[in-house]
Amino acid sequence: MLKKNKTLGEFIIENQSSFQYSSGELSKLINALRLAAKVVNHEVNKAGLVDILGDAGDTNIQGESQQKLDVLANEKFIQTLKNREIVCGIASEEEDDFITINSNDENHQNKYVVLIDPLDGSSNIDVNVSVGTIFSIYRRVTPVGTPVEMKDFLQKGSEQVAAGYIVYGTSTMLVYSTGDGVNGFTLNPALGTFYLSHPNMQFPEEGKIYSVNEGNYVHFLQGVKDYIKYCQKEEGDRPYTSRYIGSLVSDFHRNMIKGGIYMYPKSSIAENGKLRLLYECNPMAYLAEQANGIASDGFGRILDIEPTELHQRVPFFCGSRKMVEKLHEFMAKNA
Ligand code: AHM
Ligand code: MG
Repeated sequence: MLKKNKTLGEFIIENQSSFQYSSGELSKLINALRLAAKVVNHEVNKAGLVDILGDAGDTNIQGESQQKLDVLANEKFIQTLKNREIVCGIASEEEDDFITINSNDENHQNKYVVLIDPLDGSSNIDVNVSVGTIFSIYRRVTPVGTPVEMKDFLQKGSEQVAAGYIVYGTSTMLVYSTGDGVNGFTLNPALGTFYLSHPNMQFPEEGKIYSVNEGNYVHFLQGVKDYIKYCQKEEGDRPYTSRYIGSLVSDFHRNMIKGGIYMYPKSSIAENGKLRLLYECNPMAYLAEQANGIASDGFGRILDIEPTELHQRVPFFCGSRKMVEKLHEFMAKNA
């Protein structure tokens, strides 16, 4: 049983030896993400002052132009990873192409690539609702010492060596896994330190919350419609509660703690749904499985999907085991 009073820094050092490949490189990488998270947290917390300090596109008092927060978050994460020379490549939801990092030590000696959604749910910023950062880490498949290639990024989710998210909510939390369970750390803003607050996080086997944008209901497949009707039916422990923030990280986080299912199905207006396989679904699916949950595209495991392009979208269903299994029954019946 993990003790709760340790800092993220201490936790990373203590757990380094349990990583699959423990050269210290992955620890340094997670440390770099921790640092960038604190910087972005500071910026996100100031978002409400935008009317006073200026909106995106305006020029601030020092003559610098204000940036949109998602662009800023993207820059902060990329800059931190570049400066620390800790990865060989980065792919971001905010960038069309992947970025090759030229490490100074003996040309490209680093073996990890990071895929990141720097600020997910950013449409929520204007209204003071939680947003998040999602990250995913793989070992490169091309030889160390050569520039990264597309195939280093287009790996199946099951190949991830670590994944996590930061939720900028009522408290800021960093939640991640390196393949040995999921642990959550809460930022003490006064000290700028993350503390282990949620050791060994697990989805409850069964849940009572369903999270979906029901405004799209008419466009969903019959299997999804039937499952939603099942959630709403008065029978046994149902009807379930509907909760949808519209911020994947927050919806996932709540469901992991309380028990629930998150759904972003495909529809007649969005052929593959909305969420991106590499930046959103794979890392969340990895965390879900590490936390005893399930993540699927409605029929099969998300982590088994062979990616074909960086910005590929997939339908996404994720959460408490029994709820996702029930959804699968409805999907199979209508397939
Ligand atoms: P984004 O990457 O453009 O921020 O979009 C992803 C977000 C998720 O966080 C959220 O679950 C979903 O979009 C909400 O979409 P919708 O408004 O269509 O329900
Ligand atoms: Mg996103």
